[in-house]
Amino acid sequence: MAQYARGAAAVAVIRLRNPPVNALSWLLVTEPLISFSLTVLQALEDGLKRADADPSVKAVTICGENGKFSAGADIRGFSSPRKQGLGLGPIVSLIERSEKPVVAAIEGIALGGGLEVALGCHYRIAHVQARMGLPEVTIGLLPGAQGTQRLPRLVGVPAALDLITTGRHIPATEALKLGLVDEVVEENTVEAAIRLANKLIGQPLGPRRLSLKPVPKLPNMEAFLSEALAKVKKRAQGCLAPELCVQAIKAATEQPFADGVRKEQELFNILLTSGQAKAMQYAFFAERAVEKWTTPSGASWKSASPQPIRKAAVIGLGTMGRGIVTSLVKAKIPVVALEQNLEYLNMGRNAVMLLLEREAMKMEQGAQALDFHNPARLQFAVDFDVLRDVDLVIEAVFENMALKKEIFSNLSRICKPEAFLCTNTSALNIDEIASVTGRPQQVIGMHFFSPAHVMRLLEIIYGRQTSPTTIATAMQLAKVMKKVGVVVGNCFGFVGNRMMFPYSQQAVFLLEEGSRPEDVDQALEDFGLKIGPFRMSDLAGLDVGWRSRKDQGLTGPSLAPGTPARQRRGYRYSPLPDLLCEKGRFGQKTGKGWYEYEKAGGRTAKPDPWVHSFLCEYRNAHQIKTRFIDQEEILERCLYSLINEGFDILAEGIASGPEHLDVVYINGYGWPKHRGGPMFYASTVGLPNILAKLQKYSEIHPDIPQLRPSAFLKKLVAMGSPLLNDWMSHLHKQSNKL
Ligand code: 3H9
Repeated sequence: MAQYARGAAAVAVIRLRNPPVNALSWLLVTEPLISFSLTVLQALEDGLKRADADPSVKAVTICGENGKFSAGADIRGFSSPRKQGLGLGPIVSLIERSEKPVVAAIEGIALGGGLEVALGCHYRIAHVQARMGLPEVTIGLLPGAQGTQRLPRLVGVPAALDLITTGRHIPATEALKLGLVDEVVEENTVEAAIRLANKLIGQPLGPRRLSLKPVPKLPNMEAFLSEALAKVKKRAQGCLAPELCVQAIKAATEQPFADGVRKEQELFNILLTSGQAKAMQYAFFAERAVEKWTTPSGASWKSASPQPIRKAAVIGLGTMGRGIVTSLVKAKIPVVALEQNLEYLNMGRNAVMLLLEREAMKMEQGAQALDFHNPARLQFAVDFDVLRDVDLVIEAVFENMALKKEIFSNLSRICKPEAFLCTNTSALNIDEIASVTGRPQQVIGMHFFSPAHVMRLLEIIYGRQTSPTTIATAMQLAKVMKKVGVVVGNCFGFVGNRMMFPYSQQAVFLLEEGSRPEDVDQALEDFGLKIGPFRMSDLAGLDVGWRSRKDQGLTGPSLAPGTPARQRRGYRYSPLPDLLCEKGRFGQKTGKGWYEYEKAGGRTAKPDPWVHSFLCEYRNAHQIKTRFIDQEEILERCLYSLINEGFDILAEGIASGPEHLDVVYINGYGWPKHRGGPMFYASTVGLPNILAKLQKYSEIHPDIPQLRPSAFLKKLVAMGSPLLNDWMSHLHKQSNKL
């Protein structure tokens, strides 16, 4: 609802009220203590009409309850038949048409429809700590309450394009520079707005009505917009919203306000019904749902309290360790960074300092605010003794169980009893690492993604004995580092890498059967993945997987003599990646891998004729008939095998819901957000379709167990393919069709 009150003698105050973020909804908000209940928009409209009709009211201030202006339309409502926020545009017009000056008092946040309401006001005052933005594009929409038409009129086309197509939130100081707000205050914003409203009484409002202003001209508007469109399309990787945002802004530059608004509505409706918006809104709520973690033993976010981390340590200053130290410093947590000797320490220190300098330059507050030259904030050492007083250690050494165990046994001896011990690993067994400590309840996995100071995902892996407090502390740390923590169980590869394994395996099998690396990559990149499996493998280094396969006895000297080249433990195996490694083709680092590069360390992948003839020779040697493989088969075999593994993960209780898997894939593996994550995608393709295709491919390739449909997938289909939200409730239900 919105509360109407009198702020000063002649100023009415309309306060938006819909906790926690004052979303502008048509949903009924019932207040048991107040004798009426109203929707937020209805109440806003009523407040405006009441102020207009009251001759003693000479001006109006609009603000939000609890120090927040508004987070915009209620996102939950977009999927309901009565589309939320669709009546917002006319209300914004009503505000602007008011004959009495209307001042927006922006505290906390003014996002989406919230900012559009403020744009309808004649003046905007913001608190210095407020943040503003039009983030609709991030949930698959565009600002649909006339924001695409008003913002360019106020701040010009380049700034409006930037804000609307990226959806970024900007601080009040930047908003002031852009002219988005008229004043920034440090004191009580509502009182400042009321004072300003009082001063404005009787002044002409025409020049303050944005719909009446022309869009500021650019000498080369058409060329500027075409260039912007090309850039936005390239960045969007198949996501429709950014492109339609540009079209709406273009309409503002070419058409009168009312026609522009009509165009905006038309484009908004296309997006609303496109399916992409639904996927992106699902992703928005999924990210929030995973914060509310639970484990199969019944531990949960509700009952566990995180412990404060006043000082942390990172062991190992390789690529991962450097990124983790940088993330902790950025989160303003004092850190001790440890290496095994002075030579490695100095190398690590220089690399960390470089990263921090770069981060400081990117940050709004500038280098000083990071304070990383202060030894009380960041300390480098080679002696484990400095770890005596830290609250939490993150070990980030090489993926080697023996080495990790040695470190954890030392940590258990040296660190104070209440300290938490975390291991950054992408696959190793947390229980085995915990077993060498005297405090397995305080041991937890923290799987960072490279580069660790940039990537948002953090897989948080609990072991058999990890306590709820330890999980809560790791989740809290993720939040402080501005990462998305996802709590998962302990199994080889956890969630992300475990699902990646069958996907990468299919990609290589497709090469054996007739595809080229660039065909497979192109199909998956056209689908929207940031990078295909072979470009990814070249980037990460083929030697990493080779080492792991050698450790597992799948290749190399420990392979039993006489093992068939294309079979391991009775199942299909492809030695192709091993053969490339034997030829020294490790990917970008050696200038050759699945592709060729301009030089060692080069970044531009070029299809390599050598690889093509190598594949032909390989197929001939193994009597494999080359066949043409279309995009559809590439996508189905790679993606459905990954999804299939996801169903097994859910059935085993490794993750507590499909949204966990989706958040992992969107934030750590470049899965396109507009397709909602692999499990959401499966629900849009239809579970019976996924099952049928897996059955088909598994019949053709009986020696690939990863293509055999998961029992949980089969069960869901037998139960009539329930909605994704209901999958987990069917996990233990009986199905008489099975
Ligand atoms: C729009 O405005 C369209 C218009 O152009 C008009 C078209 C006609 N709706 O993130 P948090 C919930 S589209 C419903 O944990 P924070 C959120 O789910 C809208 N619910 O807190 C969570 O619920 P729960 C454009 C919303 O402090 C709780 O509030 N606006 C909405 O880290 C707290 O959220 C946006 O895209 C919403 N609009 O961050 C803004 N917003 O406790 C989206 C939040 O049950 N929102 N909730 O899990 C955000 O970016 C962040 O939530 C915000 C707060 C920065 C506001």
